[in-house]
Amino acid sequence: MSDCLFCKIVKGDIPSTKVYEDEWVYAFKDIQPEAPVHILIVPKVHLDSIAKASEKDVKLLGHIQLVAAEIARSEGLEEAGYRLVTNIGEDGGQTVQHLHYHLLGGRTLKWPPG
Ligand code: IU
Repeated sequence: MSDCLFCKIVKGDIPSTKVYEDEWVYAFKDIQPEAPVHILIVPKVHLDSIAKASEKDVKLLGHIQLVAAEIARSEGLEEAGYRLVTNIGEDGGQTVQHLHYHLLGGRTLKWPPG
């Protein structure tokens, strides 16, 4: 999607602090971190949100979660724990319409979220 912010970040048209990249996903530091570690993991293909995913995306979605666990490990979060969350739609708090998972850690996170 040509006017999608995260598509532009994936392509390198908008700068970001890259944490991880492979054939399917790109991960970068959130510009407004809500925790000492706050990384966004996005698929390289455009998908509005998990609500728009289908059976054909199962492998990609599984891959994203494994990548998240790998990044968490490399950030030293595995022992203390962390959160992996994706916001969907307006009530879910989604502000960027390109599927992304927030990886948050480095402090004790509250539950339930606001
Ligand atoms: P949300 O789940 O759609 O609300 O998350 C969008 C995130 O994207 C949010 O945490 C922003 O701080 C973050 N972000 C970013 O990292 N870089 C940007 O240029 C913009 C938003 I706009």
